[in-house]
Amino acid sequence: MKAVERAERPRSGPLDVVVTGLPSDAHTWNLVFIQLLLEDLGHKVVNLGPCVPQDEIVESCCKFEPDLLVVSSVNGHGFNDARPLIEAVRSRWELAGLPSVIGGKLGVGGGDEEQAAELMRAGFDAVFQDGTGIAAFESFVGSLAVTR
Ligand code: B12
Repeated sequence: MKAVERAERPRSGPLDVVVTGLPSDAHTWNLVFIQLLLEDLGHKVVNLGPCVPQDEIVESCCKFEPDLLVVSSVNGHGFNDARPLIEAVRSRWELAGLPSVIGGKLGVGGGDEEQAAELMRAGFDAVFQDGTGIAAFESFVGSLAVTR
């Protein structure tokens, strides 16, 4: 990548971010991709990896006190795994205000708008489905770094 291309990317202050896969999801390179993207934007990442039990995700958020939780879904069970996860996150008073997003493929065949809307109702702050591009995610992260 040329230096001039790197310089044009939006830069913001460092956030502490927890990145995680969902309990049933074995896919890993999606998590590596998100970690590298966030680190390239200047943020600090704890990557919990794939197949993380729900309780471990919640406890890790309590332990690391991140500025942002990023959930990545690929295997087609994202919607089913993510709804109880975000309900468990929001049930903890320490995490009630933790900015939390999910992205990737929410369901079999990708996912749909209704699933995204339901995940927002359940407590996610943003849903970035495949096909919407990574710019919206970068913009969300950038605005968080400015306003926190
Ligand atoms: C490698 C792979 C595997 C490997 C994973 C190995 C590993 N250690 O990672 C193995 C063989 C284990 C595997 C297993 C399965 N897989 Co698989 N796998 C793939 C494959 C070929 C590549 C995935 C990959 O690494 N991509 C590279 C990463 C960087 O890209 P990505 O995962 O697409 O993530 C991008 C986006 O989704 C997005 N994104 C992801 N998360 C987030 C989060 C945020 C916040 C944002 C903004 C964006 C974002 O950004 C990423 C970069 O662009 C894809 C097909 C394909 N060509 O994509 C299928 C695929 C993901 N697998 C699929 C399936 C169905 C399975 C299995 C269920 C198959 C089975 N019947 O056993 C199992 C599930 C196992 C489990 N428990 O999860 C389906 C998912 C279908 C769906 N969701 O609709 C796919 C799409 C294949 C297909 N076309 O059917 N798989």
